[in-house]
Amino acid sequence: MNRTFTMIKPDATSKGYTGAILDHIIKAGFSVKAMKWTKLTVEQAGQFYEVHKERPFYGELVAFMSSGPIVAAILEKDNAVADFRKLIGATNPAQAEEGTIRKKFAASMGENAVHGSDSDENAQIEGNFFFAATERF
Ligand code: 3AN
Repeated sequence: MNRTFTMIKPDATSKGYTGAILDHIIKAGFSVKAMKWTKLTVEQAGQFYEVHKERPFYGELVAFMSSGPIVAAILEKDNAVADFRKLIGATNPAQAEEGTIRKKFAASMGENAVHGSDSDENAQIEGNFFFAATERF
């Protein structure tokens, strides 16, 4: 079994999609190992997305990700990182395949409903950013 990390982003939580997205994730075979409803400060969002610091959309991304509540979660499944990336679809929802979470729930490249880790190493780092050892089971 492998683990990945996800966030349901502020666009999706504010539109009331949280339950539907979680249902989609669980029906695809992922089990929840940690979960919280929280809101990032500008500083925390900046730190989380530090790898994108030099990208032109960094300021917009940090402002958006700290604009409202999110759901953060650690998920477990065989091949979790790759399978979850497949489940969420392309970064740009216009290019996301039919049946993917972003195709169904995302509005744009910036406001794209969900985050999914891009490697096992980043899944570990991102999970540690949100959860203490006593919050994962
Ligand atoms: P993904 O989330 O699919 O791994 P990344 O890692 O390229 O995509 O980008 C991280 C986040 O940055 C995306 N989820 C999206 O919210 C935002 N982002 C990426 N590209 C753009 C862009 N061209 N304009 C605005 N926001 C973007």
